[in-house]
Amino acid sequence: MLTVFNHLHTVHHGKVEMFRGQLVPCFEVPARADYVLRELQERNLGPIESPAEFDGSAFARVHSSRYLDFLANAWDEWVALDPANAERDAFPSYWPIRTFRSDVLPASFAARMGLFSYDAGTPLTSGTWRAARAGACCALTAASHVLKGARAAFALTRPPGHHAGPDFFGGYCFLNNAAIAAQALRDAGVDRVAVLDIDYHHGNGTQAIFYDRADVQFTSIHGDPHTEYPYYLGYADERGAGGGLGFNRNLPLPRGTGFEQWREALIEALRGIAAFKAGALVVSLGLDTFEGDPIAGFTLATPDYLRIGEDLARAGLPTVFVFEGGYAVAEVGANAVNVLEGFMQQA
Ligand code: OKP
Ligand code: ZN
Repeated sequence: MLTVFNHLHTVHHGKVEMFRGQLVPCFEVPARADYVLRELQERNLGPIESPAEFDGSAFARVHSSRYLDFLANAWDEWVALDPANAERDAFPSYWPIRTFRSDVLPASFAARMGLFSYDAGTPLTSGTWRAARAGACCALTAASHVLKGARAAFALTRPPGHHAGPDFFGGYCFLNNAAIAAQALRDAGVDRVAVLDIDYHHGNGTQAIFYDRADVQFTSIHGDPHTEYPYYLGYADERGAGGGLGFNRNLPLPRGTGFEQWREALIEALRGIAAFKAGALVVSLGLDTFEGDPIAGFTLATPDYLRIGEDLARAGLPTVFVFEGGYAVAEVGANAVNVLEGFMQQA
């Protein structure tokens, strides 16, 4: 399988994230992608290439222009507040919840930082915009290979993307790589695109982007948001809105779920994808369902990821894999590559 690797991913390296009242070292670290890259090379999974250059127009198909403008300038604005800020990551401290207005665009940087985010665990750094842009280009390049007839391609990038919505960042995500790829497939003429999110955390950003649409079906298997991040979305009764009703499917599972039960959800998800008659599949490939993950609660084991790849291949669809979460750094490479290898070995 061809991999499109984001060589610029390392320029996004947050120092700390807010967790239970403390700033703790980031879980979403550059080594994650490097472990996956090394495993791909060791197991000779296929060619590894750099992304093609795209202008921002494909990003603007899923993100609002005021959000993209904000991201593009956020670091400079942060440093302009105080030159000492160059040494620390930017965090939001105010949010326009519920009854607050969110149609206004305050001049204050701090106010806009909160307007465009939804948690305090996602540091924005000097390299965030550059890394995220190159990463979205990886997803677009992987999609273009699939459009040219490749059976599958893998966008290996960080920061991840599935929590980023039309106009918000959060959950370590800034640009929604999977959504950008799915929209690019649509724009190139694929009538129906399925997005399957198998990260431990609900893909609230992707859901938000496609919630009222019938041409992109979103399915997510994840930890029950009653107890798991992102808490406020990902429930089974979220089925889509308007013309998109019936094209959003959430399959939450309790913390502690093991592979056998998880796989039943996967088979159910694939049934729904088959019924949708998609022309292409985008997989948000999170590996934080792994038993050793430090911030998640399922108990999948390394060999299980081969089975997942085989099951995904049986959908018989041109497939774009997009790297999302997975924080057991030493194992994330074997787990990710197991999915891809299982996929390739399944005829
Ligand atoms: C991103 B992705 C740990 C608390 C969890 C947010 C988790 C984001 C996960 N400090 N914070 O879906 O893997
Ligand atoms: Zn996750």
